[in-house]
Amino acid sequence: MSAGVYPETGLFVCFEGGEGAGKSTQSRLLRDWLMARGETVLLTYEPGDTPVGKELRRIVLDPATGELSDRTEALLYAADKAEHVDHVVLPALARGEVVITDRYVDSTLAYQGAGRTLEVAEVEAVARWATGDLRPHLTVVLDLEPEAGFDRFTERDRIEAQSLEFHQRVRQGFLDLAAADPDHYVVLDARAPVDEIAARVQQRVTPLLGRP
Ligand code: Z5A
Repeated sequence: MSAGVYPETGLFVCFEGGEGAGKSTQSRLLRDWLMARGETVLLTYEPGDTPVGKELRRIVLDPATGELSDRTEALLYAADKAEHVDHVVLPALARGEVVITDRYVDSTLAYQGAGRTLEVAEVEAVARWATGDLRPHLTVVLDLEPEAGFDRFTERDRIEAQSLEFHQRVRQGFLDLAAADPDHYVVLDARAPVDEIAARVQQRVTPLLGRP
């Protein structure tokens, strides 16, 4: 696998973690903080932030979809990523904006790879192809034990309804990805107060602003 393509214009930041870890909360707080500093920010998410992606999101998350082949699931998520990168992420980066995405490639490595126990290298090859190997300058992993994440919600979609063991593998999947590339990751304890986590994220993002 190549070392990846890091955008030369704009700043690409990603939030990852298990369900209920606070990705949406923290990505919104980062957006607001950056905008207050005068940055132009695009906040986006996977799956589903394109017209075709919305359809794909419905299929992969609706419990009414029922059983899917694990490979079908991986390919549907990869198709969402291709749409997302080509039509949302790359155009904003080309305009020099800060792009914040709530989930990206690591989610498929953790959920379809570690979680579904597909071969991670194979899932990665598909996801990297789908995204043109575009990588975030920084990925924030919000780490939370799955039981605590479940407690933050009552309803369960197709993925959330998987076993505790599945979600434990997912959690470990994210931690392994972060450990392998500390320059591009920060792992934060998602049990900390919201403001404290936001301050740690800002600290890590500050040096990335105004990169040459
Ligand atoms: N998936 C996949 O399998 N493969 C892929 O490639 C991709 C995704 C991209 C998308 O679900 C599902 O697709 C996801 C992975 C899979 N499934 N699972 N499981 P989604 O988009 O519907 O939802 P999500 O990404 O899992 O996010 P979430 O579960 O909605 O939660 P969150 O964004 O991490 O958390 P939040 O909404 O910011 O906060 C949740 C609650 O906790 C809320 O009440 C907050 O007020 C509270 N909260 C937040 N922070 C804190 C702290 N620090 N302390 C206490 N309470 C807090």
